[in-house]
Amino acid sequence: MAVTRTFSIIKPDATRRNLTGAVTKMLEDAGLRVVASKRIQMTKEQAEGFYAVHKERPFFGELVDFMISGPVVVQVLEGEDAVKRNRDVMGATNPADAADGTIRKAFAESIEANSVHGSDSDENARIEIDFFFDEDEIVG
Ligand code: RTP
Ligand code: MG
Repeated sequence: MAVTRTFSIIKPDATRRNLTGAVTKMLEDAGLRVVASKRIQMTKEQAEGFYAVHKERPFFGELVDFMISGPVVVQVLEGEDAVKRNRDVMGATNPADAADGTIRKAFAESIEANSVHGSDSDENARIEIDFFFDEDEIVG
Protein backbone atom coordinates (compact mmCIF):
# COMPACT_ATOMS: atom_id res chain seq x y z
CA MET A 1 0.00 0.00 0.00
CA ALA A 2 1.40 3.40 -1.01
CA VAL A 3 2.11 6.19 1.46
CA THR A 4 -0.20 9.07 0.53
CA ARG A 5 -1.40 12.36 2.01
CA THR A 6 -4.74 13.62 3.20
CA PHE A 7 -6.02 16.89 4.62
CA SER A 8 -7.62 17.21 8.05
CA ILE A 9 -9.33 19.98 10.00
CA ILE A 10 -9.83 19.90 13.76
CA LYS A 11 -13.07 21.90 13.88
CA PRO A 12 -14.07 24.74 16.27
CA ASP A 13 -16.13 22.50 18.58
CA ALA A 14 -12.97 20.48 19.28
CA THR A 15 -10.52 23.40 19.65
CA ARG A 16 -13.02 25.11 22.00
CA ARG A 17 -12.96 22.05 24.28
CA ASN A 18 -9.13 21.87 24.14
CA LEU A 19 -9.21 18.54 22.26
CA THR A 20 -6.50 19.30 19.69
CA GLY A 21 -4.06 16.91 21.34
CA ALA A 22 -6.64 14.19 21.99
CA VAL A 23 -7.82 14.24 18.36
CA THR A 24 -4.24 14.28 17.06
CA LYS A 25 -3.37 11.29 19.27
CA MET A 26 -6.21 9.30 17.73
CA LEU A 27 -4.96 10.21 14.24
CA GLU A 28 -1.42 9.16 15.18
CA ASP A 29 -2.59 5.94 16.82
CA ALA A 30 -4.40 5.15 13.55
CA GLY A 31 -1.07 5.21 11.70
CA LEU A 32 -1.15 8.77 10.39
CA ARG A 33 1.75 11.22 10.75
CA VAL A 34 1.22 14.99 11.02
CA VAL A 35 3.57 16.47 8.38
CA ALA A 36 2.11 19.99 8.52
CA SER A 37 -0.09 21.75 11.07
CA LYS A 38 -1.30 25.26 11.82
CA ARG A 39 -3.95 26.81 14.01
CA ILE A 40 -5.89 29.48 12.13
CA GLN A 41 -9.05 31.57 12.36
CA MET A 42 -10.76 30.95 9.00
CA THR A 43 -12.30 33.93 7.28
CA LYS A 44 -15.84 33.74 5.92
CA GLU A 45 -14.40 33.86 2.38
CA GLN A 46 -12.04 30.96 3.13
CA ALA A 47 -14.83 28.83 4.64
CA GLU A 48 -17.16 29.56 1.71
CA GLY A 49 -14.38 28.71 -0.74
CA PHE A 50 -13.38 25.54 1.06
CA TYR A 51 -16.97 24.26 1.22
CA ALA A 52 -17.99 25.56 -2.25
CA VAL A 53 -19.01 21.99 -3.26
CA HIS A 54 -21.76 22.18 -0.61
CA LYS A 55 -23.09 25.65 -1.54
CA GLU A 56 -26.46 24.34 -2.74
CA ARG A 57 -26.96 22.21 0.39
CA PRO A 58 -29.49 23.55 2.96
CA PHE A 59 -26.87 23.52 5.73
CA PHE A 60 -24.25 25.56 3.81
CA GLY A 61 -24.76 28.90 5.61
CA GLU A 62 -24.83 27.29 9.05
CA LEU A 63 -21.77 25.22 8.23
CA VAL A 64 -19.80 28.31 7.19
CA ASP A 65 -20.87 30.16 10.37
CA PHE A 66 -19.84 27.16 12.48
CA MET A 67 -16.43 26.84 10.81
CA ILE A 68 -15.61 30.50 11.53
CA SER A 69 -17.01 30.40 15.11
CA GLY A 70 -13.53 29.75 16.54
CA PRO A 71 -10.04 28.57 15.64
CA VAL A 72 -9.41 25.43 13.65
CA VAL A 73 -6.28 23.35 13.21
CA VAL A 74 -5.54 22.47 9.58
CA GLN A 75 -3.22 19.51 9.07
CA VAL A 76 -1.60 17.45 6.36
CA LEU A 77 -1.48 13.77 7.32
CA GLU A 78 0.70 11.13 5.74
CA GLY A 79 0.30 7.36 5.93
CA GLU A 80 -0.51 4.21 4.02
CA ASP A 81 -3.76 4.83 2.15
CA ALA A 82 -4.13 8.06 4.16
CA VAL A 83 -7.56 9.19 2.86
CA LYS A 84 -9.29 5.94 3.82
CA ARG A 85 -7.29 5.49 7.01
CA ASN A 86 -8.32 8.97 8.16
CA ARG A 87 -11.99 8.55 7.20
CA ASP A 88 -12.07 5.23 9.07
CA VAL A 89 -10.78 6.78 12.31
CA MET A 90 -13.03 9.87 11.88
CA GLY A 91 -16.24 7.78 11.83
CA ALA A 92 -19.62 8.61 10.31
CA THR A 93 -20.61 12.26 9.71
CA ASN A 94 -23.43 11.95 12.26
CA PRO A 95 -21.98 10.94 15.64
CA ALA A 96 -25.15 8.94 16.32
CA ASP A 97 -24.03 6.62 13.51
CA ALA A 98 -20.29 6.65 14.31
CA ALA A 99 -18.64 3.39 15.38
CA ASP A 100 -16.92 2.89 18.74
CA GLY A 101 -13.28 3.88 18.66
CA THR A 102 -13.77 6.70 16.16
CA ILE A 103 -13.05 10.40 16.75
CA ARG A 104 -16.64 11.46 16.08
CA LYS A 105 -18.02 8.80 18.44
CA ALA A 106 -15.64 10.00 21.14
CA PHE A 107 -15.95 13.76 20.67
CA ALA A 108 -18.56 15.03 18.17
CA GLU A 109 -21.40 17.15 19.55
CA SER A 110 -23.76 16.95 16.54
CA ILE A 111 -23.91 16.19 12.80
CA GLU A 112 -22.54 19.70 12.19
CA ALA A 113 -20.20 20.14 15.16
CA ASN A 114 -18.52 16.82 14.42
CA SER A 115 -14.97 17.68 15.49
CA VAL A 116 -13.06 16.79 12.30
CA HIS A 117 -12.98 17.13 8.55
CA GLY A 118 -11.12 14.71 6.28
CA SER A 119 -10.67 14.68 2.51
CA ASP A 120 -12.82 12.12 0.68
CA SER A 121 -10.48 11.30 -2.25
CA ASP A 122 -6.82 11.64 -3.22
CA GLU A 123 -7.80 14.29 -5.76
CA ASN A 124 -9.70 16.36 -3.19
CA ALA A 125 -6.86 15.89 -0.69
CA ARG A 126 -4.46 17.55 -3.16
CA ILE A 127 -6.90 20.44 -3.76
CA GLU A 128 -7.60 20.93 -0.03
CA ILE A 129 -3.90 20.75 0.95
CA ASP A 130 -3.11 23.37 -1.71
CA PHE A 131 -5.95 25.56 -0.39
CA PHE A 132 -4.23 25.97 3.01
CA PHE A 133 -0.54 25.07 2.62
CA ASP A 134 2.50 25.98 0.56
CA GLU A 135 4.64 22.97 -0.29
CA ASP A 136 7.52 24.30 1.86
CA GLU A 137 5.27 24.17 4.95
CA ILE A 138 4.94 20.37 4.58
CA VAL A 139 7.82 18.36 6.01
CA GLY A 140 7.45 14.61 5.57
P1 RTP B 1 -16.22 16.32 6.11
O1 RTP B 1 -16.38 16.67 4.66
O2 RTP B 1 -16.29 17.51 7.03
O3 RTP B 1 -15.03 15.47 6.40
O4 RTP B 1 -17.46 15.44 6.56
P2 RTP B 1 -18.28 14.40 5.75
O5 RTP B 1 -17.65 14.09 4.43
O6 RTP B 1 -18.52 13.28 6.71
O7 RTP B 1 -19.62 15.20 5.54
P3 RTP B 1 -20.16 16.06 4.29
O8 RTP B 1 -21.40 15.41 3.81
O9 RTP B 1 -19.03 16.31 3.32
O10 RTP B 1 -20.57 17.42 5.00
C1 RTP B 1 -19.59 18.38 5.33
C2 RTP B 1 -19.84 18.87 6.72
O11 RTP B 1 -21.07 19.59 6.75
C3 RTP B 1 -21.69 19.43 8.03
N1 RTP B 1 -23.01 18.86 7.85
N2 RTP B 1 -24.08 19.35 8.41
N3 RTP B 1 -26.72 19.84 9.21
C4 RTP B 1 -26.48 18.81 8.43
O12 RTP B 1 -27.34 18.04 8.06
C5 RTP B 1 -25.10 18.58 8.01
N4 RTP B 1 -24.67 17.62 7.24
C6 RTP B 1 -23.34 17.79 7.13
C7 RTP B 1 -20.78 18.53 8.87
O13 RTP B 1 -19.91 19.38 9.63
C8 RTP B 1 -20.01 17.79 7.80
O14 RTP B 1 -18.79 17.28 8.32
MG1 MG C 1 -17.09 15.62 2.99
